Amino acid sequence: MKKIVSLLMLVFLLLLLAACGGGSGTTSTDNNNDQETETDASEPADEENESASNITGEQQTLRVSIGVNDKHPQYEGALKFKEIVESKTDDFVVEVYHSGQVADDRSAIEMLQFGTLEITIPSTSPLVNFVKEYGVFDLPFTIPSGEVADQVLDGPFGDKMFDLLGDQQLVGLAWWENGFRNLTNSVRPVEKVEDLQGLKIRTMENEIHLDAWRELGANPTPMAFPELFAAMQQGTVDGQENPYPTIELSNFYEVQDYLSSTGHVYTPFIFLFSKSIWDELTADQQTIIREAALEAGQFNRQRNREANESSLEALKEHMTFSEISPEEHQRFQDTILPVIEKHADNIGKDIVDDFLEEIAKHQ
Ligand code: TK8
Repeated sequence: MKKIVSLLMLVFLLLLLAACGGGSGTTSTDNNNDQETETDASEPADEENESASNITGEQQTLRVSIGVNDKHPQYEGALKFKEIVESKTDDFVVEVYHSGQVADDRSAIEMLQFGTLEITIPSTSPLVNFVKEYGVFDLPFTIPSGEVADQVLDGPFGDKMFDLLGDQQLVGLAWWENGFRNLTNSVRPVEKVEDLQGLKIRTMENEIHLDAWRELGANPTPMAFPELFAAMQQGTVDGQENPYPTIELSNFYEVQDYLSSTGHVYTPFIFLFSKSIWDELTADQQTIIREAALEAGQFNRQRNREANESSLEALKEHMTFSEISPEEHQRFQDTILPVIEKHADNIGKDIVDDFLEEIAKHQ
């Protein structure tokens, strides 16, 4: 009798758990966001995309989610990817969703893990929340130029970083360029470390960035990119940091008065594919997609470098521009040194050494 009662209890408990959704298996704290963004992705988000379901007749839809808008060189690169893939095969229809319509960088990565989105091309920085080794790219003042970045990323080091993604249900196909990040704010010109005192700076969701700005005396807060414009407009934050094209093409100058050439870190974009979906493709299909991601990435880098110069010129017309002197750059670097030392262990000494050696080799 006792046995039957406890069996009934067990069945009852299981039913109760199922009803409460306790078996969903997700441990993420921003569960609600995930659910929201997943629903969004199943709805048409752009008139240019004729269908948002995964299979269109015989064709499979590859959805690409990016956070920046349709004026950005990243969007141009994504359209190039679409053009190349669709010219080489009838197997796929590529749909590009910009401005975080489907998801911000971090949520899009989660959707790839769940197999509810095929492609996203985020900054590497939010990836540290999934693969800590990616923090290597967030160490300030390491990569000196876009050209050196290309050599390091397109070589064995970049491949080794791709290898770390499999455990997280992700496949890395190509390195694109976000670029060198520069500070903007609405309070005062920033020319030296002391000018940062107390400024509320939005950062990406990344502990190294947060620690670095704290060390410099600012008051940083993490936030997803699609929320940033409104946060600056409403004064929730005083400033942010991004490459010149993003600052210009996202119209940040409308809500920010001061621009400083801090150039404190180079952020790659990484072309990510959902591993569960990737594993279902044929080898030929995989080759087409990989080659298209690489070729479109070359195009993206070139367009981004052109835009970097023209955007700076345009921004100077709207904002007060402070050129950071080499001496002051050195002071920024010296101030941040403890942060680098603190995080190097967590990232992995080998990865950090390997990264710095690769950079030195190509300099
Ligand atoms: C766009 C982001 C953005 C990044 C940021 O999705 O969040 O500041 O630089 O450009 O990847």
